[in-house]
Amino acid sequence: MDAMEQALDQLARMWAEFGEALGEAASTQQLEALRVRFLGKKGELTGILRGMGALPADLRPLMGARANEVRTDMESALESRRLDLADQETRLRMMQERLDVTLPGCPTPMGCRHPLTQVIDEICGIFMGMGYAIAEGPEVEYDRYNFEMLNIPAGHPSRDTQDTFYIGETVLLRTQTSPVQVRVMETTPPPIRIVCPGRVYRSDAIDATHSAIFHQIEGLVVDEGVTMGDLIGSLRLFAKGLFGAGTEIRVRPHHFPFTEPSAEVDVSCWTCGGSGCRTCKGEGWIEVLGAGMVHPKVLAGCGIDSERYSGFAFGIGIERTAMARFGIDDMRHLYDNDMRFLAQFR
Ligand code: 2NL
Repeated sequence: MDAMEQALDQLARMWAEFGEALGEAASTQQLEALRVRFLGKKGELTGILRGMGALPADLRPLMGARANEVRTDMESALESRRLDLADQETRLRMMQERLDVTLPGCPTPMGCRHPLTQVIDEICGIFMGMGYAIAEGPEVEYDRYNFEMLNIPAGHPSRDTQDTFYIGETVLLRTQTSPVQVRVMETTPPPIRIVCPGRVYRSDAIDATHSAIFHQIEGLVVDEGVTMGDLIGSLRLFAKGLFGAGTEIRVRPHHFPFTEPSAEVDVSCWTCGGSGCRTCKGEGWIEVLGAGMVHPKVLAGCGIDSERYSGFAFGIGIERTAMARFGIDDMRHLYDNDMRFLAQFR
């Protein structure tokens, strides 16, 4: 066999091998490996072309033309097989990654605000609608702000260590949110219209209707010419907003050291409308807040001219309101964080 025959034979063997390997290639990745093996820089065809140097010069163009034909054939065979395989691979992936967009989704479990927070937000919302601003202050207070400036003198029973948590001689956990209002009166000239929601503390034995930590919203209005009529009208609007448009209020005389005159305020029962039922324990009325005209001594103590200005104030117990509103029979439910209870307020 002369050199030319030998070279052509080598080319033919390589072509046959290529054909076999092409048939076996099962992925575009294997196909690429095949291309490198035969047509790459160090591939088999390149090897053969390199070997051409051994041929007589007049035979080289013929051999070169043959080799180029083989290259073109290989390239087009590879390309057509690549298209087939790529098509197969796409179809396989589509099958594997198929998803049914008509299946129902996974619902995100929705939480809700704590019933106490719901009541606080609702009450604040009603007063904000009447032009009140929200004011907040420290839960750790001076006895001066919590008692003294509210006309609760030394020796008053509510100042007793039996009833109030003391942190030091003169520092305590606030027993009401009034000290926030005192701080506002001290620093802000009238007109003042604020509500003060927050946590308060009293050294109470815990039972179904008492907790040592509870919540309050107090309100304060100070301006020229503010009267008891303004107080009653404002509380009437508030009661209708919180308990329903048909609600009426009843004002009974009472005593607080920081207001004069003072009153307790009942709302007509939102369950029976006043005829008597389980919600109001047959009374027809439910006590929800205390109120009164700010004592002139309290105004003066905060640097407000009590001859020129007058004001009213009120305090609402959040726990009691929430319990009455939602029909909760034990205050401790509000602090237990039992999901069976809390999930009922969604
Ligand atoms: C109640 C009674 C009340 C006030 C709170 C108050 C605040 C200042 C001046 C005067 Cl700075 N008064 N607050 C007035 C009357 C009643 O709360 O039974 N709360 C649950």
